Amino acid sequence: IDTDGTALAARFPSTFAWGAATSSYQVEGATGTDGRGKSIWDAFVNEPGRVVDGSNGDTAIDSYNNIAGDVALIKALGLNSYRFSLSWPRICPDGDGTVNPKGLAYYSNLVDALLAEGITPWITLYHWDLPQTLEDAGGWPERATALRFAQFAQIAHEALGDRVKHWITVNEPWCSAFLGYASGEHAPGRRDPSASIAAAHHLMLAHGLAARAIKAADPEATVSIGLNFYPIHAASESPVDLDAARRVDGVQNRWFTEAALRGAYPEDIVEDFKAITDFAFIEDGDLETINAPLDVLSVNYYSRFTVTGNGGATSASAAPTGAGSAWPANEHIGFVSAGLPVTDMGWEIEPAGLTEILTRLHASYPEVGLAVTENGAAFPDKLDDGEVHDVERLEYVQGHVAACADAVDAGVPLVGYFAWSLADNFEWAWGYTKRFGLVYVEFETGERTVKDSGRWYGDLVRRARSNREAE
Ligand code: PNW
Repeated sequence: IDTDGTALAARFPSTFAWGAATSSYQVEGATGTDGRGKSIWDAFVNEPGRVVDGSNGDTAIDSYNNIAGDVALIKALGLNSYRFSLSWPRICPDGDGTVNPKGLAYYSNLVDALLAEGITPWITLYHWDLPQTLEDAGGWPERATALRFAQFAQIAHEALGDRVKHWITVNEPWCSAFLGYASGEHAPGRRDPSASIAAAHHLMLAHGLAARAIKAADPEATVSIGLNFYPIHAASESPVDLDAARRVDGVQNRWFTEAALRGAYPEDIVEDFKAITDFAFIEDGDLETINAPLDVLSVNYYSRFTVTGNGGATSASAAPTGAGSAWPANEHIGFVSAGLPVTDMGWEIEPAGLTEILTRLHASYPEVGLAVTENGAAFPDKLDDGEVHDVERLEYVQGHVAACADAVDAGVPLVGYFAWSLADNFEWAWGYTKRFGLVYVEFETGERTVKDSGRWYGDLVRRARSNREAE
């Protein structure tokens, strides 16, 4: 193995975006500062039993008060890109058109600080922090939420679009819809399978409306949607396992790509979902709206799933706090081990699955560019004399960057790779018990220490970027 990454770095195009990713609620803290409104996560974390360690994002890793420190860290790692998300209620405290200028100023300052160091910002508009006022009015199962999102997208783009050219509308609508409204392990913690399908539709409608608004305002903008993909393998060749694989692949992967890129939900899954919904929430023209021109498909990849039809598992990676099924109309499916090594989340490590998903997406949707916008692993790190020797994460990143190179070799138009995450942070229902960072954070003090994985990744990126300068 080429541990210094010289040969690996040379396999990527010169324009490649090398980055790391975060999201607002997971890193910002300052939830009561400068006029920020409340989001569904602020409410959810206060309900007993929702977060394993009883923690919340009130302080998180205090990125709201630490623009200079975070940007210095990204620069020290040598990255040329940074993906972060906007807190909707920080910008629109009530979820309507009333703007909080201080909220916008924070993101404007962050963008300026990044650009001053030559770091390209990639903005995610929605990474799960819905304004609580909109949840009070019904949340994502209501069509009005999608219309409010389009308004927010316009406000954000108007303020930042002169400097920001990369826009991801919605991050992982599968999680927001099915972990938020079916299994209840994420905010708002509802357990209503039929409503979760309406939620998924309105998240896609929100995407379509925002994508069109941004493109109309700036034809040069790169517009994207972030989806979490898993290659799905059947546990056996039995008809019931093969059917489970079709269903999981359909709900997890095809449901969203077919809507966004082909303007139609996959027929077989529509049939399955008819058991619990009449789809009355779909209006004429919605699928056309959702099928907005897309420049890049953002791929979040962590693991591969092996599924059975004799299951009953709640979700492949269920939080211990969630009890409902994240698989509406598919409660009979289950997830089994393929015998691979796992991360601290229990997620199986399979770098070849990333090459598999990238080549498949390119074969199905050859017209769209691809970016890996999240990839990473949780491990129980320890500070050891001021260093963190996270060899398992280092190997995880190495293996998955190599899997990206394999996809590039196979002709996949891959434009970037973003590690999840820049730094340890608030891992949703797992609180602060799972560390995904390239940078270690002492949560009590906020002190940051670059891990060995971060050092390795930074070296790789520096090599890739110097290859580019040598060209
Ligand atoms: C993604 N699941 O979340 C998110 O985009 C990040 O905010 C998060 O920190 C990261 O992956 C690591 O978890 C997911 O249960 C959460 O299948 C849960 C699932 C998938 C993705």
